[in-house]
Amino acid sequence: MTCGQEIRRLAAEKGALILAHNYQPPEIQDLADITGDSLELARRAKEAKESTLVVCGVYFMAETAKILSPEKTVLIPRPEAGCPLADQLTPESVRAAKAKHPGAPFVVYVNSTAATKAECDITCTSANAADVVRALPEDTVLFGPDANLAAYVQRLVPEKKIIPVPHNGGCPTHHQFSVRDIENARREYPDAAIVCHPECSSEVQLASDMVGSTGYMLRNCGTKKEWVILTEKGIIHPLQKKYPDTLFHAMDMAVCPNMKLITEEDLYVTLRDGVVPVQVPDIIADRARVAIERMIKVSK
Ligand code: CIZ
Repeated sequence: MTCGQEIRRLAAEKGALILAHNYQPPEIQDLADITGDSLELARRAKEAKESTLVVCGVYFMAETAKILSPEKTVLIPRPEAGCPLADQLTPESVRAAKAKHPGAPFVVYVNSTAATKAECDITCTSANAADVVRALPEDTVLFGPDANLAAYVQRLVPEKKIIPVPHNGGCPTHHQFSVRDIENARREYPDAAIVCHPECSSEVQLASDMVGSTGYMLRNCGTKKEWVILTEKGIIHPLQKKYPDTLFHAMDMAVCPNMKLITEEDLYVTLRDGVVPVQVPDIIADRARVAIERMIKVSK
């Protein structure tokens, strides 16, 4: 049996559901029962009938699954797969921002730690950030940790005031893209349309033809025959599967090292040995769950 076949055999034997993020390596996505963005993975983790969930992604995604399904065993093959963006917003800085802007709700991007989510009013993903902000009754909203996503939401929801916390938070992978990259891509691929992720800088967003989450890209890249994709390269795999006759170009540097840690061997060992179980203390999970479930309720 190949390693992949062993993984599927063990998953069936142990009654485990494998969830993989759109940025995972292609071979991991192909072994998963469910692939998707954070919103999709959170929804499916909540609804899952299986007693064990294996989350192939970065740590906050496994924490989110555990918070939504505290009765289930949630495993992550490489718990050290962190998110540098998540580390840019601490519970203390959320409390300080709320003290400075009394009455303003804090919308926290799911790319944040459970402890930080516990201090916030509602979570969002890049797929639903504008809908979440629109659903709030308040006119002034604190938003973090991604300042580029905050600026994107501000453009879509101009009637509200969005205050980014911190003012310069961002994802190192998406920060690498520049307007120069777009100009070069337009020269190299004159027939291609350019779509970027809202974690890219505002300048890159404004220079692109479309802006959206990975879920948005998967829904909308059927409209043209050639694309330049400005987000983590892992998304090319599900795009190519969904649109086999379309040409997709990724940028060479678009690799999140944390998203690429999990190997087939790691997944095999995780299923065989039941490691590494994710734990979130109840005192944090109970408060973070309120913020995540509030998001799921307002998401279309
Ligand atoms: O929302 C997510 O899962 C992330 C991190 C990106 C995306 O657009 O899918």
